[in-house]
Parts: sequence; C-alpha cells; structure tokens
Amino acid sequence: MSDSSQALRQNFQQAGQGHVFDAWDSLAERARRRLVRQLEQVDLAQLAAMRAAITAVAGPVPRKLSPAPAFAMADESFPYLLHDAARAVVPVGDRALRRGEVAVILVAGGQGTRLGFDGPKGCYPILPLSGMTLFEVFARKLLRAGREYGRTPPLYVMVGNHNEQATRAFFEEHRCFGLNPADVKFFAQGELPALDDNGRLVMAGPDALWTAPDGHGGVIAAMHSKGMLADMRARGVRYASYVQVDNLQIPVVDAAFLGLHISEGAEVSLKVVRKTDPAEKVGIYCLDDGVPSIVEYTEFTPADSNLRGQDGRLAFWQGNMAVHVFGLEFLQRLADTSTQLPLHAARKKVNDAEAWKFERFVFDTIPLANRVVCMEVPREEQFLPLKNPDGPFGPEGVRAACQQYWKKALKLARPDLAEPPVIEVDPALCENARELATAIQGRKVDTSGPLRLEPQA
Ligand code: UD2
Repeated sequence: MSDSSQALRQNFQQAGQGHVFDAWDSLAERARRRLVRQLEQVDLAQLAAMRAAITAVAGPVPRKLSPAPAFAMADESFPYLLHDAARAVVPVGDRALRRGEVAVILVAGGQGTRLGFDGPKGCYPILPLSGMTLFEVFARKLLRAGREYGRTPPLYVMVGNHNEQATRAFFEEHRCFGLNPADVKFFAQGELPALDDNGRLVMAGPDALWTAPDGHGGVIAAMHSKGMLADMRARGVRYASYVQVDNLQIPVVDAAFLGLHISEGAEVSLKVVRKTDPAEKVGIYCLDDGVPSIVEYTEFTPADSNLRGQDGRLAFWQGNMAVHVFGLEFLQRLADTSTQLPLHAARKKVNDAEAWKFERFVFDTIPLANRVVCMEVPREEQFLPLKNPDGPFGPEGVRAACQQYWKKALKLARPDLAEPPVIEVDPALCENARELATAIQGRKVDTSGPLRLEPQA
C-alpha cells in the first residue's frame, strides 16, 4: 500500500469507517486505484453532520413559526393578475433581460425514480401532439425569450453523474434545439455517500462506496467548482433564474419576478402557489423563529397547518414551487465562504437494504440571504410538475391540466372559435393565456381538428 493510501486508510479507521478497506487485499490494482480515488472525495468531517441529520428525522425540534410577507396576486381568478407591485416593475426585469444580465439554471440531476422513466426526465415526451420533450420545451421557452428581449439567456443545465452523458448526447443529437451550443453548459452535481443504521458508510461493492446525487442544493458548490459562476460573471450575468426540469409550465424567465427581485434588492427570490388544503404535502415559505425559510409540511403541527387568518384563509399558505431568482453575488459569496447547506436525511432503499441517504436542498439558501422576496403565481398557469407515473402529477394528469388551461386561454383569446378536441401551444409562441391573446390576434385558426399553435414564419 502506498503512503498516501495508507494515510487515507488511517483517516477512515479513525473515523470508524475502516470497513471500506475490508476487501483491499483481494482487489486488483485498478480496483484499488478506483476505490482510493472515490474515497479521496469523501469529506469525513461531514459524518457528524450526517449523523445529526439522522437524529433530526427521529425527533424534529419544535419550531416557532409565523407567516412571512409575500406579494400575493391581485386577482386570483383566470386569467389572473400578479400583485400590483410586481406588475409595476416589469420594465426593471425587462431591462435586465435586454442587457443580457440574466442566465437560466435548469436542474435536471435527479434520479427520477418516482416517475419510473428510463432516462433523464428531461427526455420525457410530454406535449400531446408533437410529443415534444421537457428539454425541448425549456429550450423553446429560451428561444422565445431571445425573440422577446433580443438576448437569449445562457442556459446552465445541472446533471448528475448517472445522466450526464445521456443528457449531453440528447442535446447534441437535437442540435441544442436551435439554441447556440456556446450558450448551453452542462455541469454535474456532486454525490454523497449513505450510512447504515450503525453509522457505517454503505458500500456498492468491494471496490466502491455507494453514492447518490447530493440534492438540488448541490447546485451552488457544483456551479462554483465546475467554473459556471465564473462563466456567468464573464458574460456579465447578474441574476440567475432557477427552474426545475419537471415543471412543464414554468416560464424560464419572468420579467415581473426579476423586476421585484432587483428593485427590492433581494439576494434570493421565490415563487409560491397558494395552498388551500391544509394537508397538501408541500414545503411552506414562512418565518422560522423570525428567519425566512422553507419548512417541510412534516414539521408543521396540525394546529399550525390549520391556522387561519382573519380573512378565514390558511395563515401558512405559501407553497414552495422550487422556482427562484438568485443574485450572482450571493451565490458567489456562499461559494467563496464554502458555506455548506444543511444535510437532510431520508430512509431509502440502498442496495436492497434500508439505509440513510442525504441531500441538500436549494431553498436552504433562503435563511442565508440578507433579503428575500416571495411572489405568488397562479398554480394552474405555472405549476405542473411531472413527478409520478400516475395521478395529478403523472403524465396524464399533467397533460389534462395543461389541456384545460390552454382551452380556457384560447376561449379568452378568441371567443369566436369552437373548442378544438386537443390543443398544443408551442412554448416558443407564448407561455400564458394573456400572451396567447396577443400572439394569435387576427390569425386564421382552424379548431375543427387537433390544434397546434406555433410562431408564424
Ligand atoms: C421539491 C420540493 C417541494 C416542492 C417541489 C416542487 C424538496 C425536498 N421539496 O419536491 O417542496 O417545491 O419540489 O416541484 O425539494 N434534482 C437534481 N438533483 C438532485 C435532486 C433533484 O437536479 O439531486 C432536481 C430534479 O431533477 C428535479 C428537481 O430537482 O428537477 C426536483 O426534485 P424532486 O423531484 O426530488 O423534488 P420533490 O418532488 O421532492
């Protein structure tokens, strides 16, 4: 054993993890090198945080929660109106977009286990007529932004080791869906090991630790270590619009949201949807001991979940959509100070046995920000995540909700037309009902069969 491998072994032994070298004597030279390379990546100092995360699952501490301020919608009925202040600052967001100060981070590094789709989730064909995939939907939203603002925001796609090759190949095969390849960057997020019930690192085999993606909260460390923050800075980007690949209906950039973020001097902003069912399983934006935070529904007491304000509505209503704007300076500060977001533990099947998996969550950046802005958006317009094989967040549920929305939008835009049997709106044409009205004004539209609305050449 070389001196450096010997030192590594000692470190693991001292940390109570000597078993990872159990098979060493029987391993071939290549396998040994592979194991050493992997173990060198493990931050043993993190074991204590992992154990603490497990303890936190067993006995969550009581929290002092209170509702947080938000820019709630001015009109909650279709076709909806955002808060007056949000509408007033659209020109501010507009200007940032025209100046090329906005980038898009698309996170697509998850394993998509719940959906049960073989391949990156972004390759899932979701639109009803064209069969357009989620990745193409997002690319076409960017093309539209490029048309609208004269600058196409650069796209940073976070992938995992398990799907990086497939994702890159998919974009290459489709020539980046019309985006400039120089403006599309891929970066792989980090991985974290798992612990068994005795606090021992789980092995995937004699020469490998079992690891999994480190959660969407891995995005900051990965952007930093893979040079993406530097790339943004070099391009003059100041704001990053963060969206998740599973949310079909989310705009990639939103001038009102950006406008609020900028004019309010926020470091992190988030979009929320109104929770109307106290039992809905969603993280809630609120004040945790006075600090803006997302608190998981599991950590709410039934009394808090059911608490109502004077208006009779839920006091804790701000459902997290996992949609953000980040100031680049804020991300850089977190990276420069090596700020680690907290670990969250979950019991999952690992190698046919139960073990503890760990993830970081992107919304744990919120308590670290000096100023946070929260804006409410319409659920049916902007929140349709594809998560499961069936149910409302399965492909059929998502497509049905999408149909319902665009049929209403078409009726609003063109009351003169009959309802088509199926409607598909190209994301490069528009992203919501109000925009649809402008986009197809005066256009000849045939609704006697399936209708696909695209930009006109
Ligand atoms: C998340 C939020 C939930 C709600 C919901 C909205 C958590 C714990 N909860 O639920 O409050 O806002 O999203 O859709 O986050 N991803 C990665 N790398 C990873 C893990 C996930 O890139 O290591 C990506 C994944 O590709 C997907 C997104 O993050 O685009 C969401 O991940 P998820 O499906 O695990 O999040 P979920 O449904 O638990």
